[in-house]
Amino acid sequence: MSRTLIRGGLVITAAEEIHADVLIDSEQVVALAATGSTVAEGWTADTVIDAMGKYVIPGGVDAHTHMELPFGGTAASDTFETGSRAAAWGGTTTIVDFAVQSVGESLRSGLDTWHAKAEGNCAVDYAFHMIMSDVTESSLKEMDLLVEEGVTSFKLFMAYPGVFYSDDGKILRAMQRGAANGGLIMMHAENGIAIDVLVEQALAAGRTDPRYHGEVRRELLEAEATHRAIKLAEVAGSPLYVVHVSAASALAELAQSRDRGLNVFGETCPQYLFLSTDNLAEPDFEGAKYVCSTPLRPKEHQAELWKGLRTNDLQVVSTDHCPFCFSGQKELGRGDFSKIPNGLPGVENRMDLLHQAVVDGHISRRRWIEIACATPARMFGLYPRKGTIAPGADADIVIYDPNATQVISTETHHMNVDYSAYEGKQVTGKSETVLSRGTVIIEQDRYLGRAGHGQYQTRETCQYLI
Ligand code: DUC
Ligand code: ZN
Ligand code: ZN
Repeated sequence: MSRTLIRGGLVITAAEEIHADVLIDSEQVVALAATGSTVAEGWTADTVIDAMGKYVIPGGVDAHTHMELPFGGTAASDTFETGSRAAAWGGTTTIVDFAVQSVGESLRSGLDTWHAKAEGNCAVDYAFHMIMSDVTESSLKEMDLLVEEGVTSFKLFMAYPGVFYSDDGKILRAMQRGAANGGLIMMHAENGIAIDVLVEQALAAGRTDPRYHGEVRRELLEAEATHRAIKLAEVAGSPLYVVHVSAASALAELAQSRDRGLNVFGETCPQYLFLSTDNLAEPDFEGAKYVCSTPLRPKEHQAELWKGLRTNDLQVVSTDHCPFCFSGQKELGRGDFSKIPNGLPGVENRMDLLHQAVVDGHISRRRWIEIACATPARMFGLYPRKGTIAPGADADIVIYDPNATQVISTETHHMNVDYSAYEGKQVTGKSETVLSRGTVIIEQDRYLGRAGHGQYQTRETCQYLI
């Protein structure tokens, strides 16, 4: 059993910031003590990491990724191997990906397929949510079994009719089941039936460019669906987690329901905080790089999302990492925006972009750790194993250099995708050393990890309810 000691850094968790040494035995943190204290001075270890002048933070928890997701006749370009390795480079040591139940399939069969994709391939630890595309008597019963075995959250779609879509009755049934078995319902809240009408009308009128993807997926239709999802959850007596919130008016629905004391939670993503419809409108089909759903919104929404993150009306920032190469994948939608596969890369960039938000004064350092590590871990039943640095927690730790500068670029990123959504953006801060369960997997710009180091994580039910 080897011992590792991280000396002299500023340990930042959601709760506090302290100059402390961190002692790791094998895969777990065993103790913290103030730097220079007699306790810390007495510690010995096989490996000592000097973190003087650096932050010592919990590894990031990205609760929304789609490695290898089949979508629109193609598949997300990151495999579990390439995507989880890119996550490690970016200081994220746990991903929660989405297993998919296709229509006509059991939850079990969908989950087995995703286990087979991930097992033995991940650089960092991973867990699964379950996408329910077919709410039936038997899949409702299966929810109970999945919750018992540690798949404790279920994503439903009010969008994508004919693929993932569930109607209100199906949604209500799944919520009722979740209320009874502890499963958390995650909602893609956009009125897909109405959006499909607008898509058809836009294409018929010759409006085929990527920017129309943003125009037909109207803000009102995100707000309406968010409102409806909240009411259905209230009727069912279940908590609700709304994924990838991009519209200020949808956020207002969440805020109102939270003011009423409901267990309603919201997630946003870096693309909604840093990008806008200006990107979708880039000429020469470049806008296709920014096609995702919910869509990017006009710049004015960003300030509202930042405010929501500060006031805890939004609790989590995940990536919705779902990369498609520009060449050969995004290009499927030349001449028809509705054929552009939906999704953006970002699993490698999230921790740095959010640190930039600290530098820019949008959020505090502790809030950075809270929204990127601690709360996603608590929301999805991984805390305190993940999301914090404390005795007994897994030693998923990042030595973060807050003064390093880097330019985000496809030239240097490790995601398996031929463009960066943040190309040329300079950010301050960089993961220097990354430990996953006590093993150094990134050190000074070298990858030391391996496919298969990452282990599947079973999860408790939501630990964030009020
Ligand atoms: N949104 C995306 O952008 N991609 C995949 C699925 C989704 O809901
Ligand atoms: Zn979605
Ligand atoms: Zn998603």
